[in-house]
Amino acid sequence: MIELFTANTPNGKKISIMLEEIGYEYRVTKIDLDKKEQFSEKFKKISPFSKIPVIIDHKKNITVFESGAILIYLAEQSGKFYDIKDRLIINQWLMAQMGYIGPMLGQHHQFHHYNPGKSKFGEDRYFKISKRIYDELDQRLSNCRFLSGEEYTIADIATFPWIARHEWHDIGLVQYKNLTRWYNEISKRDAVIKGFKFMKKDEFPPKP
Ligand SMILES: N[C@@H](CCC(=O)N[C@@H](CS)C(=O)NCC(=O)O)C(=O)O
Repeated sequence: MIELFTANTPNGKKISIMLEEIGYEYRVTKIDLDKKEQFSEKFKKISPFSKIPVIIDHKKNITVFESGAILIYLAEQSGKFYDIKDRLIINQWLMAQMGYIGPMLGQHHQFHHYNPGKSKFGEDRYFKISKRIYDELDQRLSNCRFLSGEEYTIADIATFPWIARHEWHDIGLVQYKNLTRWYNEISKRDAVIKGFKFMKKDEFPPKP
């Protein structure tokens, strides 16, 4: 049994989607970020940076923090979505999500969605970077079906919940034909639908 410590955010959804995709039994322990539960001494013991998501694999007594590391762990355990022959390319797209796509879109959420009007510089900077990310992903997806090639992998699972915030981005996902095609295809997967609404029964990936 896997215990998933999480909240209803893109980083949280990566792991619920993955757990649904590999069909593992799991239970969710909610960490209420508004109530600052991430800073409790108990949670800090398993999450040194006080961030969700974290998993405990109770069968093996293993704890993993950082969503990219969790995806790799679950992929290695299950033998799914991380084919050994494609690992170099999957790692690159996964690391790009972890180090660039997620953090930059996250800043865009902060300036554009949560705090508009507070910093023109911040709003302009992250809006421009986010558009650039849409362009770059669209370009990549003009050459292949999924981010790391023809197979759906943990790189797609990591990136999808961030693009699923497209309404907050105000960029106009539909204008990016290849990214929209990728987004629509992943949105239809049963495991993605289940993993997406793991905390809110009526929550679906928003249409482009
Ligand atoms: N690089 C981390 C980022 C995780 C992260 O930023 N989690 C946010 C929610 S999406 C969080 O826990 N924020 C609480 C805080 O920083 O206090 C990962 O991918 O796991």
